[in-house]
Amino acid sequence: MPTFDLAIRNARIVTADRALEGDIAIKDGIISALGNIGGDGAREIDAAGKFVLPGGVDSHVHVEQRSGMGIMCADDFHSGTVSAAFGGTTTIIPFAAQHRGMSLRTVVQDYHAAATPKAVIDYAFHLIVSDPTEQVLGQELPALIRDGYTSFKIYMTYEALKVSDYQLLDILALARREGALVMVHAENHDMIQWLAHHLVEQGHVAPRYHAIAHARVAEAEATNRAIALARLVDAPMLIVHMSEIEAIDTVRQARAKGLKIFAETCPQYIALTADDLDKPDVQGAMWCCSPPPRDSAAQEAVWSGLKDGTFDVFSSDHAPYQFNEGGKIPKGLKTTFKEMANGVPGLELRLPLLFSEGVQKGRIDLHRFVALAATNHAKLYGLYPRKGTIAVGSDADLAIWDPDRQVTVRWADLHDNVGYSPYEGRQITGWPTTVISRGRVVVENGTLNAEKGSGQFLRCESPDASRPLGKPAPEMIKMAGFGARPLF
Ligand code: DUC
Ligand code: ZN
Ligand code: ZN
Repeated sequence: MPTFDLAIRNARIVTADRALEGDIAIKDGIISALGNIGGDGAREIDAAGKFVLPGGVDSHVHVEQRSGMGIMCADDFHSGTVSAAFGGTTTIIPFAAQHRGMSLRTVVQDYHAAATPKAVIDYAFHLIVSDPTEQVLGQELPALIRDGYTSFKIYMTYEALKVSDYQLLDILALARREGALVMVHAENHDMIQWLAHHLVEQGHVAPRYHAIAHARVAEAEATNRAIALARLVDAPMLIVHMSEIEAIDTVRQARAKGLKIFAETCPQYIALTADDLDKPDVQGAMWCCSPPPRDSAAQEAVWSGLKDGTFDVFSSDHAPYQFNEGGKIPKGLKTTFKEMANGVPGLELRLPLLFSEGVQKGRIDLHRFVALAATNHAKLYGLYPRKGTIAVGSDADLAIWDPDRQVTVRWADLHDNVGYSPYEGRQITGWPTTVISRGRVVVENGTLNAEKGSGQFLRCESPDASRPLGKPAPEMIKMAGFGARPLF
């Protein structure tokens, strides 16, 4: 009788904070021993010459979600999780998105109904809150946080989704009180609307004008404002999908002041620029996302933030839409940049791009890669140490990376349902060749070996990150001092 279900031998094991050479033993989906393990496995894998890293955790993905404009994502929970697995990711955190008028509880039930029969890797959910009614703030959100949905995204832009600063303060105060983390899409709505209105009025409707309407200063201003709101009520906050030099610097300064501000960036901000949107007719829509990719100076600022720890997480912001009238271009060739579906795919290429551009080009080391790819996501969202690391007792979620594998990106070789890749033709060095989810070898030799519905739902704990500093702004302390009803 073998001692273990699976033994991985001769591994160069790298986590966010250590490296060791040896073996990994897995039993019942859990890592049961590390190092010199002896015994034998029912299945043995020789990882000589490869790195064994924690399976990626992608904490920003849109799957089977309807956009604010009512357009359905191209990936469901099957194609989305399969694509993730082929890219070395073993946990995703998509959004259960509330549109106005919806009960959050019903929204969550609907997303479970979609995910349960289809997911092939594990998943948790963030919420999107677009309608913070008394019922949502008073009952639904506190109950959902206790049930394991401990993070939610809010939008400062998009007519159908945005919340006011007042509503954001309500949400931040609630998150502080209940132990949740608020994720913010920070762009100044009126700046974008004003620019877009004047561009369209003058006939400038092509995709490239999307990058002009979503001005850099709109991201910088909203980031600054969001941080100020978080500061007022002493609530931690994470700014998602950051692209822009001044905004990144604002986060850096906030952290230098000791504020609990966390930050995320994505592949499109290291690998694309606004020039990619400048294509004939409406083809540039395939590179359109918000905030838009900027320029090489902004890419450098993103790399600085990835290196120096200003960014905690590198997520895909996988927002997949096909290039057709049901997706990117609802009005065909007549679609203006204001009407295009917003978002790019990235689930499968997130980690290969970071490995190739980051580790292979000497911009970040492997420990930082692991932190940005997996560990920090699990820590920030209350899944650590079950996910995001290689340790005895953790889930056996692993990716075996061949650091020398050369891949030329072709959408036809990917596993999403988008129909194109914004990174078509790119050369990538380093690829996750074997991917293991809870001890199951789900990807090997380019083949999937996972049943639909075999992924499990993960309840998130209250993240450590959600603990306030305990230093509310002086005005809040004064309010308490003259007997105002406590807000926290
Ligand atoms: N925000 C996202 O998080 N994803 C896609 C588009 C957007 O605006
Ligand atoms: Zn967003
Ligand atoms: Zn997103």
